[in-house]
Amino acid sequence: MSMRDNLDISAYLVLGPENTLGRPVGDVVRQALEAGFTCVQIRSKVVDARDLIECARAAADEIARAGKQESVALLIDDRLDVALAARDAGIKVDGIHVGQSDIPVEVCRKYLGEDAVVGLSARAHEMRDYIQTADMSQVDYLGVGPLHETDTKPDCGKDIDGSIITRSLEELADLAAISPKPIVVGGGVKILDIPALAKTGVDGFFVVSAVCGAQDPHKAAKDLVDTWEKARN
Ligand code: TZP
Ligand code: MG
Repeated sequence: MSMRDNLDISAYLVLGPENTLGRPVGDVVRQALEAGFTCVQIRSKVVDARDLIECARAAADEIARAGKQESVALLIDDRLDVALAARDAGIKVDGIHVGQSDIPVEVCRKYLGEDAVVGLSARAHEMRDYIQTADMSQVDYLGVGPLHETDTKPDCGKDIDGSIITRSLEELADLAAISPKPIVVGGGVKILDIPALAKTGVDGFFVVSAVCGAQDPHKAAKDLVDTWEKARN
């Protein structure tokens, strides 16, 4: 079975070396996996391709060590070149996450193959139109945000006038109801957001700082996962 069929975006960690307070990316990934995180994305806007490949290797090693190669997807943000180079180096990279100004989904699919996971963030204010009009057959899930303004990605949700548009819970419930693909929501997500977010019907949450910036990433990750699961059941 391919990772596309197994995809679980319910507790989704996004990270790069700039997010971990100096701790190795692999260490934070291990703690998140132990806590029950279900998906990992390597994302960095500051390090070069070689370092991104090494981050992917560290994350893949931890996923393998946890015995979760068939259940936890490892994705790369934005960089199709890095995803391909990592695979070429024997690293199990399951797919990619792109935005609407990045490499087109069809091109990612062409180079990564039919079994690859391809995630897409649509520009926030266009998401509803996008869901209703675009051909989403090549996309496996949608990233939506921000729930709150966030220093991790300061331009997320920025409108033409420079103001930040955040997503309301009502809007998220609406998107969850109309979307043919699973939706993961992030941007400033903290533990206190989780119960209400889970009730909107979206499929998961993604976080950078709530885990990577925590004193104790394992505890922070476990609290997030437990709270999500409790709110869902
Ligand atoms: N995409 C939309 S917001 C964001 C990304 C990668 C950053 C989320 O980081 P944080 O620290 O969880 O707010
Ligand atoms: Mg991008």
